[in-house]
Amino acid sequence: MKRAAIFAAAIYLATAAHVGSKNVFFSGAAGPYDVSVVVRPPDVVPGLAEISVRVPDGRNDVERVTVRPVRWDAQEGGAPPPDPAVPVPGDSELYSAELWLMTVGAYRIEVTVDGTRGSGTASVPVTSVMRGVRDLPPALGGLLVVLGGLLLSGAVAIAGAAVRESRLAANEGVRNTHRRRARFAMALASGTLLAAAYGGYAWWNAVDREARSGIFQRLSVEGVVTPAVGGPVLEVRVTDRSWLGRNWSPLVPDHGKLMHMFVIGAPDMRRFAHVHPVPVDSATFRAPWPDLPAGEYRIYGDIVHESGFAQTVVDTLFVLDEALTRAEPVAVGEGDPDDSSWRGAPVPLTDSNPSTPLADGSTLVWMGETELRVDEEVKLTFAVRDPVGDPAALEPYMGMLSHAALTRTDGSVFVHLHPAGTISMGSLSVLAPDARPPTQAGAVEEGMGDGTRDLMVAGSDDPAARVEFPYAFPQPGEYAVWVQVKREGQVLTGAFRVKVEE
Ligand SMILES: [Cu+2]
Repeated sequence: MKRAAIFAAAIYLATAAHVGSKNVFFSGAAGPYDVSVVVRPPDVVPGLAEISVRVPDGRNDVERVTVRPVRWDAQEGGAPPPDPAVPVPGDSELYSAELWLMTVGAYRIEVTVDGTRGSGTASVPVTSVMRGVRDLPPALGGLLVVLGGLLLSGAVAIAGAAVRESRLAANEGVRNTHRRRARFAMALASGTLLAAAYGGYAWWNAVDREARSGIFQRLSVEGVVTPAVGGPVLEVRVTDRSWLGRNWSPLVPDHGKLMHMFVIGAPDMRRFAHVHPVPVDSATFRAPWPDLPAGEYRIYGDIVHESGFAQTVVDTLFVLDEALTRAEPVAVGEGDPDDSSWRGAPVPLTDSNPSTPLADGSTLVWMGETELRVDEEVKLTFAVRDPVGDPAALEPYMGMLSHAALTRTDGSVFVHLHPAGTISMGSLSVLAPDARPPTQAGAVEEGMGDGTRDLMVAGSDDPAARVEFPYAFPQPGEYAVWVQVKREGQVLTGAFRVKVEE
């Protein structure tokens, strides 16, 4: 039991993009079909990834669903043929499949739906990493040692018997010379076999070491807030030696930024910012410190490598008063125009009608489930109402209708969500450059027409502007969820406190 707990802890610590949340949730379109896809990557590579594909309203016209893993560097024809996803009995919209991920690195999972409406493909980026090494159960180890001992002593006994008795003529007795020779042969056999066993032991350890060294370790960074001319500055330095070596490919922008950094006030969850540090040299990123007080902060920086591999770098900051007061306030217009910050108290879902006011007088309403369970797929749904109570018109914020960040209050889980799911848009643009942005899920890169139409829930009792994020909480406990939307050029943030039951 304890062993299992340790193993699980190791897995939570070593998850690539996002922190402590390895499953990939995608909501988008495969040609004419809406699909939502969940990829559960294996902990050990090579390993089997479990994939489930839901095609809502596809009951009558879907003929076939296939999935295929394509490695980031696969040449034309280099990927395996697609595997069929089989319908799940009892749920006519759900298909499931298992795929081998053979190596670590960035993959895209191609999900193809064929049916009477034609055929279409969605690409879901997945980062394949080693999250741990399975330990040998002690009982099995003990059994193998006993069996191995029996085998070796048997081999020694055979060698001895062969030398002692195999060349005796009929009726000839065993003499002392035979016994001496036999003892010598047995000693020789023991030495040889023990040397071979030691060789096996060394080989086993070498393989084990190699496997353990392949366990993913996120890039280590160090954040610091310092006073500077023009205002305090958040500096993020990559301290990982592998950064300057050849282990990582360069970064590519996601939503036009090389790093999306979330700054979360710990442990109170009452301070939050979304900033975009820019590189100032090969290992340092810098952004103006947002309008937040001194205190303890956790920082989470999402980055995407040229290979499509996405990861989140993590550090804890202690911001001192001196760092903030010694400098002048940041001049308006400095830093990235998409930077935003928030202070307040996350609203608990135990409120009868959980909602929170936004800075411009509009309201963010929690529309989805309020009773949340571990590993249960949910759509975190929010409505935005203008000050009068009507559905508010939203503008795209960095290409998406909304961004959400959620964290377990102890910091063991952090996820950056979009209506399209947990996937990194940067990875998607690298791995599937031709893929259409998932319009149904709220990306508005194709112009406001599509996006705003999808926002309205026509004919519903509650025609509020809504945003939805597919997700499943990986651990029980307390979480904070921040939702960001944009109205009339202003980024608005609202927050909820969520309890997830076992
Ligand atoms: Cu974002």
